[in-house]
Amino acid sequence: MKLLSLADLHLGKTIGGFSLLEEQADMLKQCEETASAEHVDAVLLAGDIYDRAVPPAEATALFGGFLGRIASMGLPLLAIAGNHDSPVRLQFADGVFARQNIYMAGSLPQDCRLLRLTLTDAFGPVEFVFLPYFHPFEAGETSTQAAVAKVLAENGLLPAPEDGLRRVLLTHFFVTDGGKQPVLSQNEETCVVGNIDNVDVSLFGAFTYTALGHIHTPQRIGSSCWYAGSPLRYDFTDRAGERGMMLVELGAPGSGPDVTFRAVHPLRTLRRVRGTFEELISPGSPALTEGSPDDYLQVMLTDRVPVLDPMDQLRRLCPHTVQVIPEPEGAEPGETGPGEPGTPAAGRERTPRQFFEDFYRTVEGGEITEDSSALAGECMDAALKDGENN
Ligand SMILES: [Mn+2]
Repeated sequence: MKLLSLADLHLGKTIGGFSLLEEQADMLKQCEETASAEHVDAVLLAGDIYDRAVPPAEATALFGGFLGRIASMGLPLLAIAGNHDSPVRLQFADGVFARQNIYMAGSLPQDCRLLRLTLTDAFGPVEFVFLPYFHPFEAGETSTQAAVAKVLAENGLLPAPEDGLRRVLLTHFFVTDGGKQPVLSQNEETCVVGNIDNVDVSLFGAFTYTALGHIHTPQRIGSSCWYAGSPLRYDFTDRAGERGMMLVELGAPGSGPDVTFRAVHPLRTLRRVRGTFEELISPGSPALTEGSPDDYLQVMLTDRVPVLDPMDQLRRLCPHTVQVIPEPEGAEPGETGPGEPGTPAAGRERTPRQFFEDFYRTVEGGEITEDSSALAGECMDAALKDGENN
């Protein structure tokens, strides 16, 4: 059985006021072409279909078109909600969709019985299990690890049943391998505070293949779990390398999955360029030579003296310049913009309390008092300890 495994589409995503809809439409077209050329038997979407709980109307229309074309190819489409999706909106009219072989699981069912679907190939049945993103308290737990373990156990999937049945899991969490973290973008690193949200890969032993969503860098976790990653770069701090989808082939029961990465060729990509203003507007500019001038650019301006309205001038050359960050030569990276998202070294080795102080500064526009900061620190320590004890 051959599967096209996708995750983290983030349809409706904007970057610095630019809509990525055109790139996303082109990306979906490439996915459809791959599904057709490779004669896959089903398409999997492992969450974060939309970028927001209430996506722009154009994004829902884009997804609607994709669903229609996959359905008209006669392919089942299996999808779960990620943390960015609205469970209720994603699961809308699921009974009707199921008649078209489109299966959407938005939330953890109240009785904890996960949606399951069986598809069959020459080697027999393959059971697909849908485990959408959910909060641990929905399963009466305080940590994600305990919550996921409980749900899998209640569904007879932990410990792994020894019935020899091939199973595929779709899920959307931060999955670690014995304490080893996945490869993260800088921005993702800043979101990982205290490891209270991670799930260990050892919980997924019942599955021949696990389609993971959440982390945007494509990679394998453990022996049979894969993050397909986002099919386009969505953040300037994303790791270098291609983005795309996974082609998964399941063989006879007992054999592992054969997983290959297929790149998506983006219409425009996100790039970071660095230099003085003069360098950046010269014919040899990295903005022009390291990719298309039409790309989305984050510009690190290294001039020691301020440049008057660099954005306006850069956009005449590169119309999709998103952001200009002053980074004067000689200054420590990150020194120039406290709390600036994605500046180098931000988020490295910082305490939860420091993150909170930044958060406070952003929301309140001023410094937090020493007393309040200490109180926040105590609360976080208590919460982290509580998480560890469970
Ligand atoms: Mn995501």
